[in-house]
Amino acid sequence: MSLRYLTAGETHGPQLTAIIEGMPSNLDLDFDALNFELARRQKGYGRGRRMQIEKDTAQIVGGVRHGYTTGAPIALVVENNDWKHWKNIMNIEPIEGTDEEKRRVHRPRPGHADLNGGLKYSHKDLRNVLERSSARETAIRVACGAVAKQLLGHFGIKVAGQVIRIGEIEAPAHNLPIDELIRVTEESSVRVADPEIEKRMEAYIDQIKAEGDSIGGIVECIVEGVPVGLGSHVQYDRKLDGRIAQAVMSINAFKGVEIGIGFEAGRLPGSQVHDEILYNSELGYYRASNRLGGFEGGMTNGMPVVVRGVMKPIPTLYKPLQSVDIDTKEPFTAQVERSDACAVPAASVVLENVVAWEIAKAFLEKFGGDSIEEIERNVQNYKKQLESY
Ligand code: EPS
Repeated sequence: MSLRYLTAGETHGPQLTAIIEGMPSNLDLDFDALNFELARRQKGYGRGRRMQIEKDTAQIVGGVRHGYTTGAPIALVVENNDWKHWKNIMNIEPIEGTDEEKRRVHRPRPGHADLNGGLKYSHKDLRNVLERSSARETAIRVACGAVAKQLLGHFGIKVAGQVIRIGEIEAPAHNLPIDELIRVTEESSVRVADPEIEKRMEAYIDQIKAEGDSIGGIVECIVEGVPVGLGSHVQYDRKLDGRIAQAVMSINAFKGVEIGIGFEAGRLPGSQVHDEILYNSELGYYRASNRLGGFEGGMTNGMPVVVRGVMKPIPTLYKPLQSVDIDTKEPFTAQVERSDACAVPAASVVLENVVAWEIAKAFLEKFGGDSIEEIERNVQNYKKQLESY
């Protein structure tokens, strides 16, 4: 059975919930590392007031005993502190009261799921759509990804993330060793390696916020230590780069994904795109460069996996755009909800955990076993196969 998870929960409901199925037994779970991942997602310059209310921690309510996974489904809960302010509005039972008390939403925000969801699910209260489509759901996806990251970490696979662009401000590439990249981006309010760029990005976000606007950007994830041969060329839905692309596009507000140099590959001649193959007895086969971001033929090639995603600006604007009231059909400026001016640094953490999940899933498909011990044996055997090739 392949690794999978489902999530449930609304942004202003009591909690977010996930069930992970297919994690092997005997993985030593570090609870602090799991919660650290959730805290990382909450940080970042440009976040709004909601993040001051929340202090995300994951409660594990199934599948773990005495610090180790048992092989049973892992059940995770992240509570919403903000729920206490929304108990009546989000009550699962019918409530007495006016529409105002229920905070009915009838003015859809351009760029959000509001109108499409209202039409599709036949809701006249668009809150029924926005509550679930909110990027709050990324908190529980990060919790799942954090478990996957720990599985990868057990096998020496490291995951890093960084912000590459916020609006007009681009962060130049630094090519730092992965541990250094993890350290310096962790210290940055906007998850960049360069303090000068950090200051410029902060000032830029301040300006955008003062204008009542929002801004998006580009984030990058790098995964090192991934063995050659995860994914497969033989079937469309086994191509791991394709699966990563789907997963990245499913992150709220993401509008594009690139592997390696991505869209640049359409501009350059082949000699400047493909990575030449080299060999030495210590490393085995490797590539002279990594423009293809660790993938050829839907399979990992042993080079670092490099994935970029672009996040559009958050649609909830203090300077609302033109929309149509679903009650009156009259033009109206869209309903203003509290929001973040920029959530790109947080999106970088989400990207890391979403990519980690897909790689962990492919890793278990390749080395599948019910326990960590069984997987370790399978990995060792594969290493021997590669060495003798
Ligand atoms: C979001 C709107 C804001 C964000 C939220 C995503 O929430 P609220 O409506 O409560 O102000 O803060 O992000 C989170 C809660 C989070 O944990 O990242 C939206 O509409 O997508």
